[in-house]
Formats: sequence, C-alpha cells, structure tokens
Amino acid sequence: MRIDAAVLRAADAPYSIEPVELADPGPGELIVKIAGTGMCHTDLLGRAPDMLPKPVILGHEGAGVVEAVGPGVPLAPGTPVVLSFDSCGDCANCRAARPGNCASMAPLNMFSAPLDGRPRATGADGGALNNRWFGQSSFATHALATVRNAVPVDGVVGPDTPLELLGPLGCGMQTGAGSVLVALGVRPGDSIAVFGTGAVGLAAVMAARIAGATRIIGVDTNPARLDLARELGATHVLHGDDEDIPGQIRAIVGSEGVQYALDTTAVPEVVASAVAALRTTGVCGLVGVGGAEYRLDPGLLLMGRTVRGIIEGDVVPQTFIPRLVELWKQGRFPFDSLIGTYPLSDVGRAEADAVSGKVVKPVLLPESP
Ligand code: CXF
Ligand code: ZN
Repeated sequence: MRIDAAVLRAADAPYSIEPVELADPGPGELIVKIAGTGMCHTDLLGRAPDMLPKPVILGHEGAGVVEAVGPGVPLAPGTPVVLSFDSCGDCANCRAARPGNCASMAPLNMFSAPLDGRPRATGADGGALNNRWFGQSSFATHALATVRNAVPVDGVVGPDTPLELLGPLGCGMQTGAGSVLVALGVRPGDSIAVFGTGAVGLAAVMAARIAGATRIIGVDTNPARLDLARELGATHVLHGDDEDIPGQIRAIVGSEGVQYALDTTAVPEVVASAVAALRTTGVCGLVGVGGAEYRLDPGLLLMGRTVRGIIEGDVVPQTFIPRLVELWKQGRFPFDSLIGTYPLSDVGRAEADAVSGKVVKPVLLPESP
C-alpha cells in the first residue's frame, strides 16, 4: 500500500517526508495505521555515522489501529495497539518470559534492515528502504509490525482515549517503569536514586512512587527536569554537578546508602557515582545507551552490590503495557504530561527539541496537518 514516511537518507541529512510503497503483511505481520509515535533517544542513533544502514525509517514508539493482518495474526482490523520491541518468541529467554533479552534482540530491532534481505518498503525511485527498526519503523502513516510487538490495548482503552499519546509506553515509559517495578522489584519503604531524569528516568520516578518507595532521589544537571521529577514523585532532588553525590545520597537515606540506583545516562562518572551510593546488597540498574567503558570498584562489588543491565524494563510488553495504561487512567502514571506533539512533517523540529531537552517526549502525529 501507498503510505507516507519520514525517511532518513544519510546520517547528516534532514528527514524527508516521502511516498513509500509498503509490502503486504506476511505470516505473523500486520499493518498498523499510526495515530502517534514517540521519539526516543535511541532513534538518534540514526545520526551516528555508519551505525544504521540508510535510507531508513526510524520510530519505535508507535500506537495506532490494526489495518490489515497476515496469516497467523489473531487481531481484528480496528483493534487499537501499542507497538513495542520485537522478539523471536523461540529462544530460551523469550520462552522464559524475558523477551527484552531475546537472543535476536539486536538483529530484530537495531539492524533495521530486513533479515532475509527481502525489502518491505520501497521509495518513489524504486529503491529499498530499511523499515525493520524495532520491528515497526513507525515515523510514518502506517507501519509493518509483527504479532510479537503489537500489543492489543482494546481491553483498556475506549473511544475517547487519546490513542495517539500511548506510543511512548512501548519503549521509554516501559523501560523506566519496568526497571523499577519488574527488573529491580522496588517495594514499599525502599529507597532509590534515579540518575538522569529524562523520559526514562521520570518514568522510573513515577513507578517508584507507585511501588511505595519512601525515598526517591532524582539526580540531573537540568533544573527544569529536577522540578518535573519532584512533581512526579521524587522526594528529593540533587543537581548532578554538585560535589559528592554519593555522600549527599547517604545524607538523605542514611549512611548505609541507597537500596536501588538506576542509571539512564551511560556517563561513566555518573555510573560510578550510582554504584558508590548503593548500600551493601544494593542493586544498580543500567539502561543508558552509548557508554564506552565503565570503571567498577571491586571493593564495592565484593561487598554484595550488584550492577545489572536492563533492556526494556525486562517486561513482557503484552502484560505490562495494559497495566501502564490502567495506572495512567487512574492518574498514577501521568506520562502524558511529558509529551509535546508535532505533525509528522515537523519531525526535524521534534528531533531538535529532543536533543536540546526542550521537550521530554516528542510525539509525532501522522494525521495532523
Ligand atoms: C534500547 C536500548 C538499546 C538496546 C535495545 C533497546 N532501548 C530503547 O530505546
Ligand atoms: Zn526507545
């Protein structure tokens, strides 16, 4: 079918809105009409030289309505869905309900090219476009998704639900909230420090409040983000440029240190600080992308501290995303307050605002003029 998409043709090129021919859905695939699609910092990897094959259609936080299904997809056209990351469903971790650690995580989500080499999208010039980014490539009016990454939300949304705002639940919100509620398992009375209060960090702060943590410390260098963190549940905030952050955290939670830390920054010094703030038996989760090399103090780890990487909150999107929708409807997970909306044609402005931090979570609206 003929669709329009924001195409990135080179790492340093502006996005161009182009007519695209999208393949019919094959077995296990479906076409989703996109109502809204969030911009996540991982989409900015398209700007890294030689990182992703071009031309590419990015976008991996889509939400919309099923338009057509291929064989083996038990979703009726018209079903509202939130698109998340893709997974094989067949490896040991998928079978153990750990799809974020799917053996094929990178090829299915990050390579963006079709694994069998068969193009699923072509430009007006007849050239192939890479549209397998996170199994969706949703910076477009329509996306070719899979039965594994399309999460039906018909049980939790109604005709008045702004479906176009739900896309960020499929990656950034799920990563922050899942890290707290599922991967780290924060419980009532626990303490947690969240390093970096962008979209993922603020989702973690909201989730920590839901979990009943009593000390929730947000750390960031952006004062506006710290204000937001306070509004969304942080009991304390610290400016990241201040001296001795681990010492300041201990002054808040007690000299033993904090039970949990979550780093969203991938900045080596920040990660070191997060680990140094932990109490013995404390756990530091790492969700940031792009850190070259971290230095770990063996003396800290030997005493029973844990550092663990977390992908997509370690959740099963099919069960976790509907739960986030319910929490949002109850006003307990107000992620929509982080969103700024843009027509798809303003994808460049959305990207600039994401980079500058002007908007925490840009969401592109393909149907908006
Ligand atoms: C990504 C981070 C890098 C690995 C795959 C998942 N998360 C979201 O954008
Ligand atoms: Zn993402």
